Amino acid sequence: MTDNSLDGIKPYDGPAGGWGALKAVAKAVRQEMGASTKTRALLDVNQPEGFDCPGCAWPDRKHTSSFEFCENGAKAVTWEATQKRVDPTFFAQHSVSELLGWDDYSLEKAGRLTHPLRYDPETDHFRPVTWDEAFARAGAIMQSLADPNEAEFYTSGRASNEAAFLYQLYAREFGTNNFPDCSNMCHEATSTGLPRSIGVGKGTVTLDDFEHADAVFSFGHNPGTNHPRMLGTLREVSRRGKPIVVANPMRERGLERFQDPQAPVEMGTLGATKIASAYYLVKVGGDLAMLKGLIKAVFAADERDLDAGGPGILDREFIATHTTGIDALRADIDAASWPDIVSGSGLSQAEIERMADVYCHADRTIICYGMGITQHRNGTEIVQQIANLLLLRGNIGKEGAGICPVRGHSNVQGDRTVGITELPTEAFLTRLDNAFGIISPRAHGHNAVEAIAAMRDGHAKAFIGLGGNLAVAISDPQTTFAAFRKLDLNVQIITKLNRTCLLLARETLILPCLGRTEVDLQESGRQSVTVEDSMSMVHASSGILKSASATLLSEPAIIAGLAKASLPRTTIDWDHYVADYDRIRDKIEQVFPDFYDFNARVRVKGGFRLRVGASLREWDTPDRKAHFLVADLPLDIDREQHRFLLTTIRSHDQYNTTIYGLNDRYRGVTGRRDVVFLNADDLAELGLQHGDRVDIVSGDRVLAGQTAVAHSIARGSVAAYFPEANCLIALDNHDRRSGTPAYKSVPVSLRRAA
Ligand SMILES: Nc1nc2c(c(=O)[nH]1)N[C@H]1C(S)=C(S)[C@@H](COP(=O)(O)OP(=O)(O)OC[C@H]3O[C@@H](n4cnc5c(=O)[nH]c(N)nc54)[C@H](O)[C@@H]3O)O[C@H]1N2
Ligand SMILES: Nc1nc2c(c(=O)[nH]1)N[C@H]1C(S)=C(S)[C@@H](COP(=O)(O)OP(=O)(O)OC[C@H]3O[C@@H](n4cnc5c(=O)[nH]c(N)nc54)[C@H](O)[C@@H]3O)O[C@H]1N2
Ligand SMILES: [Mo]
Repeated sequence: MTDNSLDGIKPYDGPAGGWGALKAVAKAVRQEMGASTKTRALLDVNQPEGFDCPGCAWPDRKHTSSFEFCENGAKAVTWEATQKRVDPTFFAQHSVSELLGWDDYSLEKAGRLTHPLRYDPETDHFRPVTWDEAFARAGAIMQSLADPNEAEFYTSGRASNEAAFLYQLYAREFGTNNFPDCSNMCHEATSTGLPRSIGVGKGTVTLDDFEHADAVFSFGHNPGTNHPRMLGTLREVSRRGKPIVVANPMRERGLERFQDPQAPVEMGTLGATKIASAYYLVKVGGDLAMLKGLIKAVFAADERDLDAGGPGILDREFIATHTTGIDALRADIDAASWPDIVSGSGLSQAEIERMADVYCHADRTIICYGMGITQHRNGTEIVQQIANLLLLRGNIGKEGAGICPVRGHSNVQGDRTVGITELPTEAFLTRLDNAFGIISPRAHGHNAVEAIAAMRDGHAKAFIGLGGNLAVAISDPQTTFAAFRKLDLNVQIITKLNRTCLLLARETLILPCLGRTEVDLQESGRQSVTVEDSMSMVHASSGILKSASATLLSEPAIIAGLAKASLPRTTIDWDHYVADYDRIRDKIEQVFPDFYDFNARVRVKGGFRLRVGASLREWDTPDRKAHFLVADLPLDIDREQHRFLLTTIRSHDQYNTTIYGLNDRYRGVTGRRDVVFLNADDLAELGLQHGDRVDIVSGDRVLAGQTAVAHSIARGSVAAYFPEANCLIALDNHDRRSGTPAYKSVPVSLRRAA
């Protein structure tokens, strides 16, 4: 072990939140915004008149109450409101070949894009073009495609409902349902799995339910980093004395202890609130086994209770009235043996029974989950087992209970609601066609993995990205980068430089847009947009800052420009919609009846909640019942001769592919990202020491020279940061049902670095 190798690795003893969070915000403000008056913007986040936080999709008493503090929300805002600019002078100085040598952190850190740009192959530089030229160039190639299905329309989850709705209209009038989107890499297992279970692919709880829950289970997510405002919600549950049970292969500080920066006493006394009442280190990829174990334990407890003359643990009336499939589930669970459950989950039978005991004693239970559940080859089935567990005790559609998929991007759920889907229903397409007098294509389109495969195989030739950084976000950069470079057209509607826009096609265009924090002025005046949070609340968002550059256009305006240039015979008056976003909302309402009185209701403080049938015990399934579903799969994910399963995670200083800084405070890492976390006993068995340099190997894929860090993580499990570790994940390693890349169960082995 060399001393140097341990630079920046030191266990973090404090709670989540607290003064560390305040310090981090002050630093982000200082670095990005300087002494600018814009810092006022931070106070307008999630306020009735302000903009929706571009951070995460966790709801708050927002738009109705006072400022809710969030370290990572503040980082997201300052990152967008930065004073740094990437302008034509920047591009004159740096060639694309040079920029490709920069890391992702440096690319984005350079600042906000200011002008539409076209790559000039003769000089190897991007050069500014007018908007008209940019649209015309893109339109010419779009028109030249032999088949509209040669185009891929990617969406990242920051796009507003209005932008996303116009975008899907453009693609469908163009003639394709190719809608790869960030949801395909995120909660797709939820969107695929839950409709069959409970008739809707969304969560069923609201914030109020947390005030009535008797127990909260938290599976596979890290709110201290990714949804910091959720810690406030969990803190209240804990302070009411209710159990919070965590299953996560890593000990995450935010799930252990939280010092609320808004609680003067806690801050003053350096006290903290305990979050998890029990913390179980399930092994990576072990959730299906754990959930089957939990269901098995509930059935057993039910039998014991009945034998003792009790009413049983199952909610028999609910099951009889509202569900089908209990017998098949019972048979499947009976067939799962405890030894298989124990080896598959890495938890003992006693541990699983203790978790089940909490569940059996709570009248009202909420289960929250995130990427640790969905990003597996069996993600869809794991989600469905969570629904099974809840249905057994009638924990869906009653106050204080329900399922809570914790969403990612701030409007990823809304984008799907307004039509960003590669699998549109006939009913939706009929309404869309009637509203606009178009004929949408009926054939289903590509998801994210399929889009990359189509580009790789030469079937897709044009890519338009409405936000995001797909080439870096998706698995297998070896395949993906080459696929982008084969394109005829790469159009990126973005706010900051990233690697995807540097992957040059025959024609490559960067179309910079306004961010959510900025004032959006159109013909009818200042516009607001709408977004939907994790709990199906829709509300308005209007930017307050001056735009980063006078040249920027809004996302709807850019979409309209591209549509007009690609569709010379369009039947839609695009400018009419861009002039006044109320008109877009009227159309959304016409296509989606759940948005009735949209413009009126969104002007009410706090917005409104979209109908979620399952929370009313109205099951929007073909037979109007909730379904117990069987996962007839092996309990141990196939490790293909590899000893470990690697999970890829976010640090505390990143937003997906956006790296804000090189620290991961709660995991004790400072100034570096080249680490792999593993259990000290596994390290010892490998003959390695904390701090040794190792290669992570998966088949013929290698991430070389990582620093081994002993960490509180389940045996057989290792963790490294995304996106660096994406090179270990093959494009076809994904959930068979939903297509979600298996980012969180990559079979790997470790060897000492040469
Ligand atoms: N600041 C910030 N906020 C964000 C984001 C961000 O990058 N930065 N990203 C946004 C987006 S798009 C999303 S989707 C969400 C993501 O939010 P999370 O769902 O919290 O995502 P991850 O960081 O990937 O964390 C996954 C957690 O799952 C655990 N885990 C890993 N593998 C397994 C497993 O096999 N089983 C179980 N049970 N647990 C496992 C990890 O230890 C980690 O604690 O956050 C959103 N909010
Ligand atoms: N290995 C591994 N890979 C993963 C994951 C994982 O856990 N592990 N998580 C996956 C998940 S959950 C997700 S959601 C995806 C994320 O995939 P994406 O959504 O594609 O990626 P982001 O990093 O969020 O996109 C960042 C870019 O968006 C642009 N941008 C920022 N704000 C705006 C805006 O307001 N408008 C527009 N038009 N552009 C904007 C900026 O230019 C920035 O470079 O990554 C996935 N990849
Ligand atoms: Mo996500």
